[in-house]
Amino acid sequence: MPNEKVLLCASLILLSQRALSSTMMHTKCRGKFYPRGNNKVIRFSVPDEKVRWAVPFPEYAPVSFTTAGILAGPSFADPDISETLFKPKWNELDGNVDRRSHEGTYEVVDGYPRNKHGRTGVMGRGCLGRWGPNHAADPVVTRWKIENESRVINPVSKKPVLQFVCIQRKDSGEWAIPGGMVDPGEKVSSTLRREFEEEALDALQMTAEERQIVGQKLKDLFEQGKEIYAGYIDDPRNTDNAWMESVACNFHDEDLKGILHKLELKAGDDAKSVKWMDLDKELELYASHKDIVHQVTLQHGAHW
Ligand code: RP5
Repeated sequence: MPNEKVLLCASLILLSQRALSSTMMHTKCRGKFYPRGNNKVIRFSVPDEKVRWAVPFPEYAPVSFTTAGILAGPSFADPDISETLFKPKWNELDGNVDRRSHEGTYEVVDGYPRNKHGRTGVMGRGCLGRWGPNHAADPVVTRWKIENESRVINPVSKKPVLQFVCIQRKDSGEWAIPGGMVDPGEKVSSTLRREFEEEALDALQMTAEERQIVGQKLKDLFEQGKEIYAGYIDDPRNTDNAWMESVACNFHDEDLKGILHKLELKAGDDAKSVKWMDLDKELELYASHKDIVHQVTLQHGAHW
């Protein structure tokens, strides 16, 4: 295929992902209970047709909730908006803290940033540290499923099966991409690699020497990442004033005998378990991670 056509296809895929992100109707952050509230924090029920702020909903009276842990003021969290010394630069890079959204400008109403994807039934920050966008990065590490040294073909779709490194979260027990928060001032490329090493390889328990050996092995793979998604995540922790956004990149090893077929996975940090998971539309994953891994299968022409 001529280069212009490849470029056109790539731009169309990227445009459709952005469109997907900005029109996404959030559902996982409209469950009955807000997480980490001991099932005592009940979200105000928001029907699909009342999610958008533009639709009048005069009876909307969400509870305000921010966990005690966040109110205690850990280093990764903002102060309360009522604190007079707190002067955030909304929609800007505010010192080391990135308050910009991947999805353009968000509104600030009565001093509070407003979730662009609409009502969630809870105000405040819940258990999220930042007002407005809380930035994460998600590494989707993939290989082909092999048996007898060849790729496994799904009998129904007739397409090869892709596998990705999937962790089980300690907080909710759900399976997820091994992503994590971008530290202030940290490059997303560093977060992607750090989170993968910490959660899927238990790098925090390695000696400096072991870490260096693993780092060397993964160097080539992590230098060839492809951005799959950048935008809002339908995370159960989202509120009307604080929400998750992420940049997801795919790191794929095409080699059927390559590094990803030799790597020893070991759950660490926020992960209680880790495994290679076959990609298939029946998968249930945390937040909107299923949409992200679906994009990866499309890019590789893999089974879904
Ligand atoms: C999700 O939460 C992101 O997509 C990312 O996977 C994760 C980051 O939060 P922690 O795992 O650090 O809690 O919204």
